[in-house]
Amino acid sequence: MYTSVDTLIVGIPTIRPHKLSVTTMQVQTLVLVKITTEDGLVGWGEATTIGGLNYAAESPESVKANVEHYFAPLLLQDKSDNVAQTLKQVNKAINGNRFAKCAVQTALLDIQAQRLGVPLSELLGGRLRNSLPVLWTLASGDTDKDIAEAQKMIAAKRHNTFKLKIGSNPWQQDVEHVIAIKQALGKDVSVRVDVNRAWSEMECIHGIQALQDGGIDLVEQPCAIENTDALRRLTERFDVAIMADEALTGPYSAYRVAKNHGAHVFAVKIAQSGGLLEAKEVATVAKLAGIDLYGGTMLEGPIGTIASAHTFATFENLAFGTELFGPLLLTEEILTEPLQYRDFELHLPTAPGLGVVVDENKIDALRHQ
Ligand code: MUC
Ligand code: MG
Repeated sequence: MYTSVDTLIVGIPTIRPHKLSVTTMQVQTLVLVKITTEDGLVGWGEATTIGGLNYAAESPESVKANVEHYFAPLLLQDKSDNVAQTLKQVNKAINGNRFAKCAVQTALLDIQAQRLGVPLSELLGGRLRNSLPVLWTLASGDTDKDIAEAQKMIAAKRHNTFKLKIGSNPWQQDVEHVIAIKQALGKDVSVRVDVNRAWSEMECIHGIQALQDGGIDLVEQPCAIENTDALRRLTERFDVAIMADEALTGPYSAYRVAKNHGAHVFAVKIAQSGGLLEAKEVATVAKLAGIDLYGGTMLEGPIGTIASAHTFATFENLAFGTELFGPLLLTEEILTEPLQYRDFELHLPTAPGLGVVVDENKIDALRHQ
């Protein structure tokens, strides 16, 4: 019933350099998976990461190779039209590869939702909201440019909450940069930081204390991925919300962190979770443990972003909003109609499946492989 599985690597320059502790991005490399069926349906999924292997354990090239060599043969020989069974088979046959699994699952659920004539969110339990608050990440590396960028976003009613990427400078210098931005934007604008695991526990203690005193609302993944004990100690120590991001690699890791209340907030990401269904499981684990939720991104383009939005729209509680701004960081549009960002929110489509139309001519012009 599945007749083809294609994996496309598409490079799109960013609107400005995007500086994280692990890399500086000038281009985002999208990995798109397109699955077609015998009866003419087409499903799309995305497995984009950040900076090749700088951020996570799967690269665009590994996703493409693994989808082509391992996932595609499984799907092409699958004669059932039972998506749950197909996904079970994929998970049984393939170890790890969460990003690739997420892209394949997204495309299969896109097809299934189109077949049933419902938006993808309906397959995930149903939509509790039609739009999601979206923050903007300031990551130019320059304090004055960041302040000007934030003020422009507020005036345009695009974003009123900001996340700053820090961790590539000595902590004192980074904290100074953050506090200067917070002071310029004022008390009504929420400012958060993402350290992307750059600090030792001692640097965390000093840095987070200064950030808390400076009115920062949230500190994301300050310490090493594996050091979940330190994350728990920081959660116990500080009132400012401590969020687990890279430490969450699917439902089991979420359970291990939640068991000890090792974070105040979880950044749920569909790719890191290994799929939309697994992201829902991460959210349920958080709910049961009294941990708040935030809708995260791997800086995906519009396909991964809207798949995330369908998932996050079903979460009961989304106390810290989302960061689903990935498409706005790109200089090229790959949908025939761009995603709808207005009044500080991303508005979900109502058409069946993902509810977006991919501009395949545009993708052909941009693709590397
Ligand atoms: C991350 O670690 O959260 C999300 C937003 C952004 O600017 O970078 C990503 C990755
Ligand atoms: Mg993060």
